[in-house]
Amino acid sequence: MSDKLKFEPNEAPAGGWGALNATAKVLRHQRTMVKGGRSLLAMNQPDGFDCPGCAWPDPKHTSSFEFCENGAKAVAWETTEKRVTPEFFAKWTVTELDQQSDYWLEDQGRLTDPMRYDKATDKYVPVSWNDAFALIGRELRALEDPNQAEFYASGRASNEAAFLYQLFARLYGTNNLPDCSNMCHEPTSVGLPNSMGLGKGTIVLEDFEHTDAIFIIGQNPGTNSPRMMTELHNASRRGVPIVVFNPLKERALVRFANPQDPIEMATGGSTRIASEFCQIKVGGDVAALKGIMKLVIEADDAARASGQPAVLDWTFIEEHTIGFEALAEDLRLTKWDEILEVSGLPYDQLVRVAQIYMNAKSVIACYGMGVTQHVLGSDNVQQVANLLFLRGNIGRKGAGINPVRGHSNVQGARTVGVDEKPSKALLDQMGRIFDFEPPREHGHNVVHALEAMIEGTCKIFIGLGGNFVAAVPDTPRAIAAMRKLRLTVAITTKLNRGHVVHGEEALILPCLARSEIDFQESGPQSITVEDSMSFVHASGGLHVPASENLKSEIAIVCGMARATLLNTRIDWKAFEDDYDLIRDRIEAVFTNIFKDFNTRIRRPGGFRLPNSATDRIWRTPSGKAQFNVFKGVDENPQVPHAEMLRMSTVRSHDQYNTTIYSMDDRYRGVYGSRMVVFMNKEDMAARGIEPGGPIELEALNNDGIERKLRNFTALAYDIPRGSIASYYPETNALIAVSYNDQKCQTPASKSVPVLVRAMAS
Ligand SMILES: Nc1nc2c(c(=O)[nH]1)N[C@H]1C(S)=C(S)[C@@H](COP(=O)(O)OP(=O)(O)OC[C@H]3O[C@@H](n4cnc5c(=O)[nH]c(N)nc54)[C@H](O)[C@@H]3O)O[C@H]1N2
Ligand SMILES: Nc1nc2c(c(=O)[nH]1)N[C@H]1C(S)=C(S)[C@@H](COP(=O)(O)OP(=O)(O)OC[C@H]3O[C@@H](n4cnc5c(=O)[nH]c(N)nc54)[C@H](O)[C@@H]3O)O[C@H]1N2
Ligand SMILES: [Mo]
Repeated sequence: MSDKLKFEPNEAPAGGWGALNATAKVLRHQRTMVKGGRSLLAMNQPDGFDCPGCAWPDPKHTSSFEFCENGAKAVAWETTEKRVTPEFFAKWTVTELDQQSDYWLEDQGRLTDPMRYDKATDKYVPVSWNDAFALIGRELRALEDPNQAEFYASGRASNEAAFLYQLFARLYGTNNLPDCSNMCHEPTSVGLPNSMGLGKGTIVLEDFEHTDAIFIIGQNPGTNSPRMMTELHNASRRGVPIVVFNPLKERALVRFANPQDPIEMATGGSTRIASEFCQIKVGGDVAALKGIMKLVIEADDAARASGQPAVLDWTFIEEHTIGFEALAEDLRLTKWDEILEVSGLPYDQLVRVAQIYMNAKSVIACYGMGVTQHVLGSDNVQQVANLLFLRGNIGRKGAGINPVRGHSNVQGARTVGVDEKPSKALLDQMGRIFDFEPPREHGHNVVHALEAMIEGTCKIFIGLGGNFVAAVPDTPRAIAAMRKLRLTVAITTKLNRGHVVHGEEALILPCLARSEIDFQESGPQSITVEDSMSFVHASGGLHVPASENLKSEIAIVCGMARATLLNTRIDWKAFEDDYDLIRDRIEAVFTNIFKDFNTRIRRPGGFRLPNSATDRIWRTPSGKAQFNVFKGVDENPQVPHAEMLRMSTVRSHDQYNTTIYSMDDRYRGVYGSRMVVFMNKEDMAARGIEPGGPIELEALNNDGIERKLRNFTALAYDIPRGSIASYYPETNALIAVSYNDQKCQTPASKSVPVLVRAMAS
């Protein structure tokens, strides 16, 4: 075991004083005690700013401060007093910066000035905003084909910035709008429309108060959407059964002490969360869901045969769905030995879970990356919908589907048009409102963009937020591909890998963060965001910006557009001066859903976008909700190798995607290093690996490219045999670009086939 690494599994509940202590520590580390503290009080309040941490909605009827450890970390890292100035860049060559860790890069603080890469000195040097925009305009205009440019977006950008960004890309002539949701909830956007005519969740926060059972599948709310714990804590207190499917016994899903609860805080008490913890094998969810549905259908057969009340909601099935017969037939034929083998769950447990499902009048099913990031991720998502349809658990109080989104505005960016596969209707409307002929050919998603870079057909990469090169699969190939580009542009707040891995020409364009005052010609501006439950609300910053030389994302997009589209009739300057004008245009394009946008956004709490499935309106070709049959029980192709293990790449408690807050993962008991692999003891023994011993990982792919990582440490952990877990992005090098969801190319980061070997220590 490396000197720095400590492994001390603990059984303590999540949350509680540990969470408060961790918050104080991060505020101190970022030297933002006062400002960070003040920010926390203004976060998610009607007149404050939206937490940049996650997309979980805010309770409507509280005005009190809702504590969230990881929201606090996100804000502390944004409001940090540390700065990355031109003097900083003068000290370091880019080659030297590239030697530093991801943690170190982001920890240097906020970017203060626009910078341009200078080949002669291998350093970033200051550049004026105008020169930076002019360079982008020149380079974009010089491309033979607009499809040689990629316009990437990460889900932090506001609706207004995202809307203008996609407009800019399409006016320029491409639909190449890869975005972070291509690596995240794309299987939701692709799978659910087929099931229910809408690619979003159907519940609102209040549904948790009326539900009778909650399923949490492949999601780690204690770390990734901590405010959801308030709902789970309250539900558990009400005696609501909570069923969890997760290969790892995540602490917060076992027991949680709510920092909001004075009694628990004073007495050191805590509340159990999962009433049934299904420690499933990686990639076993379809098998488990099919097993549960099989039991429910059999129970209905039996009940009806003996004259008992039906178990299924036949009124719902007959009135609202199609495809039930095919589903039932497939489930009847699905064999128990396969279900049990692939899920790794005992039969008795599946019987108990089916019972919980059948006893509950209303059920909410929440899911995250453990469901989406598989080769058949989109199909996996549809099985969650199937389960809910069986008893009419959609579009009624206390029931529904809840895909828990990642980035705080990833859902909104999609709603306002960041979509590489735009519908004809969207393009027609965009063309009509802005008087141009949009490109019709579908553009690149993240995997297609990466492939184009690797092949050399892509020349320019622009990133509106995010950290593409670190977030995508196949790290070494992604890095090499990025370096071949003609121009890379990073519109960001903090230094990251995407700045030190760059094209021949490179720009860093630093932008305002959400917690900062955005002052334009017409006065202070607010932006809008959409949360996981389709609520759109305004967000306005309160801090003095990190530097006088920052621009808002909107101003940057307008600057790039003006410098690129020389004949444009669009008044980009007017948009930049007054964001109300952008919202008017969003309303003009999306007439129905954003009606009276500027008026409604000024109401505290904003408004909810129409959600057809909540109203039991099914915008599918048949006009009905669709049961989708999943053939077999394998979410991932079989790999013919007896030694193969399925590796799931997950987040630690101290990271925000590629932003690493520290080397610790308190809830899993790992301190000081992230180069670890969680393994079952018996899998270790079978390979002659000592606990804490050094290991080598090798990906099993069929593209002939060797992908290996060495010097990781094996930790003996409570995880099913055959499954292992490691951290993202450290193990992204093992994921082939081509290893992804067949329907939407979301990298299958939760089911990577690998071999693990002991190394000589
Ligand atoms: N603090 C913090 N908050 C975040 C983020 C962050 O990095 N840090 N990221 C944001 C983003 S962009 C997103 S998308 C969300 C991500 O939030 P989550 O969806 O919670 O993401 P992960 O941590 O990747 O993994 C989720 C869980 O799936 C489990 N799992 C792994 N494989 C499987 C499987 O095959 N089946 C099942 N049932 N479970 C499995 C893992 O053990 C883990 O507990 O969080 C958002 N919020
Ligand atoms: N193996 C593996 N890979 C994964 C995943 C996984 O679970 N496993 N998860 C995938 C998922 S779900 C996602 S969403 C992607 C994440 O992919 P990205 O969204 O591309 O990555 P982030 O790490 O969230 O981006 C961090 C950077 O955003 C910039 N930033 C922060 N705030 C702002 C802001 O307000 N404005 C702007 N313009 N920039 C800002 C900062 O400079 C910071 O360095 O990664 C994916 N990759
Ligand atoms: Mo995400």
